[in-house]
Amino acid sequence: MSLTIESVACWLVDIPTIRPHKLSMATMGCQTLTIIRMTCAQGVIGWGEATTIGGLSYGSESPEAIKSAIECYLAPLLCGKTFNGVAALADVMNASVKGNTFAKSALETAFLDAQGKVLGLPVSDLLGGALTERLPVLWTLASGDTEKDIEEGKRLLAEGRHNTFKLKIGARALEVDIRHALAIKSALGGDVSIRVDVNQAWDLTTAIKGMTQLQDGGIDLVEQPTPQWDRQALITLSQRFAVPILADESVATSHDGYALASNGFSGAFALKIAKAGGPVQALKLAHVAQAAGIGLYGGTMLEGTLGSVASLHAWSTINMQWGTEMFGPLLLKDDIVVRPLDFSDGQVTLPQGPGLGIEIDADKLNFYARK
Ligand code: MUC
Ligand code: MG
Repeated sequence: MSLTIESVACWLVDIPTIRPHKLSMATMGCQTLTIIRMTCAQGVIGWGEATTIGGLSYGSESPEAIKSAIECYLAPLLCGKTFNGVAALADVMNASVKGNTFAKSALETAFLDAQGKVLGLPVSDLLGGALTERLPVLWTLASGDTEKDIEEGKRLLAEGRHNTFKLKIGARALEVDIRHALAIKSALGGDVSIRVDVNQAWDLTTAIKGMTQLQDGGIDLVEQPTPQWDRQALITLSQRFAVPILADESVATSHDGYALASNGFSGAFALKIAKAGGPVQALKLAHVAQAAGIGLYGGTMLEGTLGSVASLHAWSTINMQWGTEMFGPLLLKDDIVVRPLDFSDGQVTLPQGPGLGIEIDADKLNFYARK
């Protein structure tokens, strides 16, 4: 189904978080969603989101840079052109714009939303078809305080909202972080899966020390312990330890996945639509992983409902051995959609209906948009 892109509007939307969210490189008190609206000549509108974490402390595109890349470079390339699908859309964007995968992801998402609406199909159908309508979702304990994290974890277990937790470590000394992780593991109980995300904070020597203790303490998964550039460290750790490694910052595109897999990495890849340049691009990485026998995990950049749903449509079409972490909307005090997602029993429901299956609340968008 061909669509002619008429215009693209873009907003920076600032929404406070329910509590400080402490990662190794930044503490978030507010999340900035970059939201786009794509208007097509066929009378349909598509919505997309590109969201990063902590300004420029996590990735190389800031919210402001994403907006500027869309408004000054990508939208002018696309407006007035007709596309029969996202392959042609990606070709045009990639021919003239290097990198900027977050910005491209918002545009790919909006195009898929518009196409799905015109065809009367959910985005998951455009991506191969959903295997499931309920996807597992963990929660990240990252208040920065061990006792508060234990309290929060116990409350969420009692409410039945989540049964798996990820801990953010790496900001403090190794011994402090290990004590923190093992205290939470023992407080929440042996049946509860606990994973850690180090967000690149350790060198290889520290990682070997840390992983030995985390493995002995029953931690189930260690995410990105070493720097993004150090592929060899991830490969070495994955071969040396029984506790699996989840590659996140080191694996953005299918090319990164191929480089890791072909050099002996085992473990799992965190897929994120923003890292890859959109839902379709992220699935290319998934297919490399599947070919190499590497596990999959549905990752988040702590997007709001729009970006999380775009990811869920993609994740629903593949078997996610390690589940997902699409809890971003629950970390925000508010959102810009009419109907929130249904999170319960450690799972989230994929919205039904054409396109992404969500409705934007124009008043809220206007209220939270940066003026
Ligand atoms: C990351 O690195 O995985 C995902 C969950 C969370 O709390 O932070 C993000 C980023
Ligand atoms: Mg991570």
